[in-house]
Amino acid sequence: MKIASIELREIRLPLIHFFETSFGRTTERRILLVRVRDEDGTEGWGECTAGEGPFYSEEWTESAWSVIKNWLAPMTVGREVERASGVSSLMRSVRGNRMAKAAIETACWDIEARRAGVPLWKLLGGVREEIACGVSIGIQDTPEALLDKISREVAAGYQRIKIKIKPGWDAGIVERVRAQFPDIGLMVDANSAYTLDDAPLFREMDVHNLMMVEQPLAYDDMVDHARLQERIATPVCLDESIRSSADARKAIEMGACRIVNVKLGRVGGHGEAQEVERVCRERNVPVWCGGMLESGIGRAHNIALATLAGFTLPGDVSASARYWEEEIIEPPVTVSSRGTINAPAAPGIGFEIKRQRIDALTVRKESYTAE
Ligand code: OSB
Ligand code: MG
Repeated sequence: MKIASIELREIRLPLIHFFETSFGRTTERRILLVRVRDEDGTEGWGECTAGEGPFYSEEWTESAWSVIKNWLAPMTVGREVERASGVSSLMRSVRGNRMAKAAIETACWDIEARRAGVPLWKLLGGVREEIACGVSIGIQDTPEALLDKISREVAAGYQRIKIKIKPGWDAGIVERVRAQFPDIGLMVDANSAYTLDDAPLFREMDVHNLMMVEQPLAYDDMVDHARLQERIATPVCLDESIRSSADARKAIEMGACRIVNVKLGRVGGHGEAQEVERVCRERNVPVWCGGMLESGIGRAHNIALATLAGFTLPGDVSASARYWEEEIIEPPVTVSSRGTINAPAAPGIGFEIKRQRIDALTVRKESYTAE
């Protein structure tokens, strides 16, 4: 395929309910969408999962826009690759900025799948037609509000509940949740809010039979995570710390985690995500697909990824209606009463793009075409 043009746009999408983590509260998403066109006019769509500020990682909406415009689009537009898996190497000289790269790379996978007339999940090597879903529930204003939300998600059928924790909203909250829901699959995500000095707090939480504790310590650390894992029974899962398959291998070898969260943006696209999955599967380390409050396009890519063999735990990919009044894809992503999402049968990401809806939400747009 030849990358004939890239269209970059920003849409604004208000969340139905604010989402709060240890690093802050989001009420409205600023999402970059990428549309890549090949020489035959086949289009593919990708989503940049950068946040509104440089808090989950260094990348944010503005940095991703700038890197795509100034560097990644000029490096890719007009270039020919045999497969979508070859797009990352065109962008190799740019360090980091993986979410910006993934927006382009994943769009090219959509093109390759559409050209081949197959659903993306099959092109990626997926092995299951439905994926297992959990939900990620942010920090709430009161414990009662959290318990109420959990009740509704459990009743909807989700297979596990993840709650965000931060200092002051942690062991006491987990204890209350467990008292009311003794049997649910439950886990916590700290988004790097603690240090190794907090090991006693995590030991205390061992009694609550959590499936895992996600990214308790620094975003760029593996050594202290290994020390913490030695001291607690609950499996550590790494999110922020794993930016590549090499990171996954090293983290597993040094005992920094027993479970890995895979996010397309954080690792730079489908090619690297496949490698992370392989590295973990070969070492019997379960993986699951994380979420970044994606619109339907990013969500569709996540669904495809989560069909790979190593994704044996329920992920954070859930129904569109939990996030948005109206989706930008058709149909919206829905979840069965068993807490599953069906992999689509249509070619590419397998959902229709609602162009008028996207146009109405667009606040800026630029196109890059080969001379
Ligand atoms: O750490 O997994 C995280 C959202 C934004 C940034 C980081 C994270 C999250 C989530 C939300 O947990 C998952 C989702 O519902 O998309
Ligand atoms: Mg996380």
